Amino acid sequence: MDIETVSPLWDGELCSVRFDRETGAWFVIAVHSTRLGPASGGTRAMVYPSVGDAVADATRLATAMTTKMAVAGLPMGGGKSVIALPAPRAELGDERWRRILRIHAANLDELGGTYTTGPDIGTSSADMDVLRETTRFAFGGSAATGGPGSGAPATALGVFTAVRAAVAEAGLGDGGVAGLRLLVQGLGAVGARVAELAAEAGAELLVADLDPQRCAAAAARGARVVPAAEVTRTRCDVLLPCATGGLIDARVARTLPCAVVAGSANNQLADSDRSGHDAPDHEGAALVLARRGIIYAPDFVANAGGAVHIVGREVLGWTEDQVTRRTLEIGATLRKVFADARAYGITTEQADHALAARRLADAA
Ligand code: NAD
Ligand code: PPY
Repeated sequence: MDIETVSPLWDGELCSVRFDRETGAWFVIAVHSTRLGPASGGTRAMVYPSVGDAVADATRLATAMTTKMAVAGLPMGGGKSVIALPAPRAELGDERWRRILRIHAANLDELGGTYTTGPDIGTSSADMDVLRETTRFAFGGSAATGGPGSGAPATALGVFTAVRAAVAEAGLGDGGVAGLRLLVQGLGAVGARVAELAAEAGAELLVADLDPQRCAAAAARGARVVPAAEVTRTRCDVLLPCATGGLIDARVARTLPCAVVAGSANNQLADSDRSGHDAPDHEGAALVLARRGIIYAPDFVANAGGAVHIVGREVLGWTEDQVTRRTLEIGATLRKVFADARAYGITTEQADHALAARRLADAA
């Protein structure tokens, strides 16, 4: 994607782009909105097809963070960082990676707290520890250094809570998942934990990951492995996208063989108009899912547990128990979103946006 195509369509406050010749890495920080407070959101480090794609990802994800913070009732704005790596992390070597983190820390300092970050795909609590050696603006450091750790366990709890609420909305039971077939796509920090919670609750578990070792570990605990390319064609009650975003576009939505979609991945719907990057006048995936009676738990709501953990522990001084209580409230928020969608004949994503817009307007 060309950078010229992305930026004029974005309504965010700031997007900084920096290149480091020595490591070959591009650094993007997108601040979508600071209306509710300083912007916050994780740092994603991975290989992108082009710098334009990295900017598109950062701006789209930052926009989603604004909605997420607003709907979760957190006093923070939306932002996200993307580090476009010249090669996969495993091939970079520790010295190059350390230099990349040093530069990212300097970029965070440059923004002076307008934006704070934490772990996301490709970065860990240990990486936050390195950032914290030179900046105050990195959250989610490891317990060994006195930090609260990554938000992945809280995200998983929130996603599982969302699954239960969505299953009840779909009329598949009273909110329990026992006997239901759940397909988890992505067995990373979040997906693996959600899979555990689902198995403990008696679900029939299907899993898919590009990493055969992660699949083998889940299979050893009784899950059935599905080829990664087959997740949107495999019959299940609940599909849980817990890998990267963009799994479901309108075409995929037309044939998706499930009753519920509820997972952790950010921006699960590929062609949604919420990013401002796509034409808002075509029938997007959210509408196709709604027309087919498939219950979609908007990702901004379902995956907010990580933000609740990071912001709660680092900014608001909450205990673990308070974080857990707030994360479990994701169930009630989703029930309201479902009820609004039903009452007004709109998609669950539109209902969620309306909720965020009301909170942002109240703050203005
Ligand atoms: P992770 O990097 O630990 O795990 C991602 C997993 O997905 C990996 O095992 C990877 O091999 C797998 N994967 C990638 N592409 C795949 C594909 N096409 N098919 C099957 N598997 C694939 O990431 P994570 O922290 O578990 O986060 C997962 C998703 O949830 C991401 O989209 C992230 O942005 C989102 N999220 C995470 C948090 C958090 O607290 N970690 C919070 C909110 C949202
Ligand atoms: C996300 O939910 O996608 C996040 O990035 C969570 C988060 C929130 C605030 C700081 C770091 C990570």
